[in-house]
Amino acid sequence: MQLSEEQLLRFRGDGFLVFPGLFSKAEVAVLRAETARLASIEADSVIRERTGAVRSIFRVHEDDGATRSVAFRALVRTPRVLAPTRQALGTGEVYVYHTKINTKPAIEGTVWMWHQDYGSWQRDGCPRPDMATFAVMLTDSVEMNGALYVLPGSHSRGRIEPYYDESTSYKFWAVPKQEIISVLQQSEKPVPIVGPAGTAVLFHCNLLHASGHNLSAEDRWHIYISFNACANAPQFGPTSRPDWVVSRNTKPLPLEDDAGVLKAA
Ligand SMILES: O=C(O)CCC(=O)C(=O)O
Repeated sequence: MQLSEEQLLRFRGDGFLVFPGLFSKAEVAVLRAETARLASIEADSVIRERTGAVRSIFRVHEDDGATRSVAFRALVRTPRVLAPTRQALGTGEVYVYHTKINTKPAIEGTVWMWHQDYGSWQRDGCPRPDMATFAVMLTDSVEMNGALYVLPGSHSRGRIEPYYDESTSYKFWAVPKQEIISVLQQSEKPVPIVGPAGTAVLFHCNLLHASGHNLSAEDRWHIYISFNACANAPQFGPTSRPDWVVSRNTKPLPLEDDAGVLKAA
């Protein structure tokens, strides 16, 4: 799949692009069965809510490790995911920085505070914001089940110095309260990324985004595939975060079979 010139301009202006129904029901069924299997694994790369329910499953795209998955490995290599990401990042040489399935469980699934992904990734040592995330919804996404919200155009502000938020079971770098209030007051309305399972969104690493509690009776499952330009890989050292969140595999990712997910069933 190639982005049109108009889509590329929109990505540059808004910082995100939505692809309704990008993956079929059959593909979503394969990825959902895999998510259910992965959620039963105990490993460092499986993060739980304080209640014990699974919040996130990292590193599902490699062919080794506790949370490896043939289907998710295929997903990150499909032309539908990889080709637009290469175009958005302006290079044919990109690799997966990390993958993460956020399983936001019914009633228990909690907030992701407003943040920019590059808030963390610059601290990991990535020199430039040449990074983007391709997210695919594996369940229908509605506002009530804790949809992802993005703030259009906010990537143009550049990186905002974050604080370390410890309010959830996955501690990370978020935008300070006074700063985000002021940005929200000056901006157009945040956009919820809603739609049927199989819908996808590609967004820039400086785009402000967040999501709320899952107040519904069903789990909300999304996979986030974060990409980096190979030329932008960080230097690794003793203080680098673990491989499941900052991948050590920085080789350019090849385009593979667009039917790879179905073949993994
Ligand atoms: O799953 C969500 O609702 C948001 C996740 C997110 O923003 C992130 O993982 O960076």
